Amino acid sequence: MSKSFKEIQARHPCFAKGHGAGTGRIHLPVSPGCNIFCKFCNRVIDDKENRPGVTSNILTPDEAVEVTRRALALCPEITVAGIAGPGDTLATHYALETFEKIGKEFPQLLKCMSTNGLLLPKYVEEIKEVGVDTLTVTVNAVDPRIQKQINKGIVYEGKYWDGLEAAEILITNQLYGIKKAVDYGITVKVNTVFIPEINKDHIVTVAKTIGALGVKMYNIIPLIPQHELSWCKEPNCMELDGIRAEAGKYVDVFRHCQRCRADAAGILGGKDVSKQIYTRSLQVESTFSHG
Ligand code: CLF
Ligand code: SF4
Repeated sequence: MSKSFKEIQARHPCFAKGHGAGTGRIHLPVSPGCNIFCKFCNRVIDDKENRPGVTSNILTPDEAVEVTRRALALCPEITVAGIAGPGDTLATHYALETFEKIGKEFPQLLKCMSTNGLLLPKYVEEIKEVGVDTLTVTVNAVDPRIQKQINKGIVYEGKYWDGLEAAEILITNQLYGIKKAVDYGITVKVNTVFIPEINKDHIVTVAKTIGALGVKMYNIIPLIPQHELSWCKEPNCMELDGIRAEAGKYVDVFRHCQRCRADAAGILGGKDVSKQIYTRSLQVESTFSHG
């Protein structure tokens, strides 16, 4: 049965008003591949940087269960098991398998999934079936002309698409998938990477669109300038506050995002147990995750 938004707000640090009452999350990096090509996504191997998507160790679903057990022993405040990469959670089947196992072993944890949304219409029933409580979809634009400046292309139904066509497919699937997820009773959050040079004047339109679809929370994440968008600048606090205030007229805005790595573990902005539970020996391609 779907949990009420009130219950989720009390137990989920990324849906809470304020700092989330000291609750924590563990991210399980089980999803290696991606099916789209965001221009800001730097697929590098690194275990030093502290930014979204960067993770040094891909887990199997069984390993994810063991890691969760260790994390809960070290940090009983953890209330959420999240999967946010390092690739897309629907590009491979590992995330859904992991949630199934986590649900059986740790029924007390909220299950939180993050995706770029390309395959959401196809998998939303399965997402519901494995008991995902909260879903985040990263929507950087709802206008294909803007989206194509942020995303180079997609791999969809066995074919590579680029430009406007790719942007149209991605946006259509994201919005349709979000609508279906809301209809299924899943609590949905949308993330947008705020790129002042590209989507500054468009974010309010995104907020209006997703608010009308029944999205419960909106997270506007400042760009970390890198890869093909290294020419853009990171928005400053004033720009971020301004855009959050504007967007907040149409949907609740989350303001405490830590731009977590795909293998983050602990309390947001507090106790961090990731280094104790993840070994650093296996390094893989890393990406900007969706949080
Ligand atoms: Fe993780 Fe994301 Fe779930 Fe939270 S993070 S998958 S919704 S449990 Fe939270 Fe971290 Fe920001 Fe994400 S602070 S990057 S919004
Ligand atoms: Fe894929 Fe996420 Fe990187 Fe975009 S940011 S290319 S969705 S892994």
